[in-house]
Amino acid sequence: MKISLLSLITYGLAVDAHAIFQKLSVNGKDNGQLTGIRAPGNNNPVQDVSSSNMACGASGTKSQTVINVAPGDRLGAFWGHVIGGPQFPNDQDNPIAKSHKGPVIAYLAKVNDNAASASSTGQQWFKIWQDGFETSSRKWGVDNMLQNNGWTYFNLPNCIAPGQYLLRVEIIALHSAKNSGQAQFYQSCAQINVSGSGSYTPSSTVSFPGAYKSNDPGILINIYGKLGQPDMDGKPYTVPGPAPITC
Ligand SMILES: [Cu+2]
Repeated sequence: MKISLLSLITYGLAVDAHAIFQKLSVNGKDNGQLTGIRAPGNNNPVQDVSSSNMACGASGTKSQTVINVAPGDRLGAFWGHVIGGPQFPNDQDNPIAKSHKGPVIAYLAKVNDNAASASSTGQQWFKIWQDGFETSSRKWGVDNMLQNNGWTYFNLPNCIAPGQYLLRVEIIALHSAKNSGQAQFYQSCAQINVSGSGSYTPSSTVSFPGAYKSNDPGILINIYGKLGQPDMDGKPYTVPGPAPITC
């Protein structure tokens, strides 16, 4: 079959302009590619909110490493178009296609055993951070990630109790989300060991899958305003899932 370069390019832009959360930094120290991360084997999104892949992405890479962190540490989640970052030189869709507007969200789940071997599913998650949509600047969490060259930064809350956790970091790309089942969920999980003497126990948790419904207002949504820009016409956006914990 003959495939033109143009169709390859078009295909690449339209279909494959995805992203993967693939490394974690702690207070500015980059732990390296896929170290302590369970990432999907390719950059395709999950679109079925009832899929077990909603927890940590489709099963892909594994790591035996558990990354040590302390409450209050500044964590960085690094996103790339493919594992390693750009798919080819001058990849305009690295770290993610600019069309892929949406929130960036972080959850934790305490695990009973080693975070490197704990199951991705069956965990009890609570949200620790989110960057949704700012009405005044009309900027999405993804815009801030792009501005930071693929990094999303947030602090590990001060109250988090010591122990092993999975840290789930997610982008929800909303460019096609006006049709049911077309929001794109990108997530991987980092395996972390929290030190210190925090004592936080969540009063409520959510499951993945389970936390989201396909018709949640932040999932089935047209983000384009009257001028065709992905700016909500300046109206607020409701990030899916529970509110982030406060402590
Ligand atoms: Cu995509």
